[in-house]
Amino acid sequence: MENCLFCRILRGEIPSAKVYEDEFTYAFRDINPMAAVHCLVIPKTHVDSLNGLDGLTDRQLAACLHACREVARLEGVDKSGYRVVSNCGDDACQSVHHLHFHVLGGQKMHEAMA
Ligand code: DGP
Repeated sequence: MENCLFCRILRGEIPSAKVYEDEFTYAFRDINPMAAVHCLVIPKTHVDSLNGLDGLTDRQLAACLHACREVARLEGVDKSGYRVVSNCGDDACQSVHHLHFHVLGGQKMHEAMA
């Protein structure tokens, strides 16, 4: 998508701190971290949110969850614990309309974090 922020990050038009990448996904540090570890996992195929899952293959979707686990391992929080969040729509305060999964950890989580 031409003007999608995360598509622009994928194309390298906006710099990002890469944490992980594979055939289907890209992961990078959130610009406004809400926890000691806060990364975003995005599919390389643009869909707006979880509501757009029909635009992904099951393999692409599964890759997102595998990437979340890999990010947690690379960031050293897989054993201590982490949270995966995907905000969908206005009430969830989704601000970037490219499906993404927040991976949060490195500290005790508050109930409503991210
Ligand atoms: P959400 O509110 O769920 O749509 O989360 C969007 C996240 O994207 C938010 O935590 C901040 C992050 N973000 C926004 N713009 C940028 C950017 O240019 N670079 C990076 N690394 N993260 C961004």
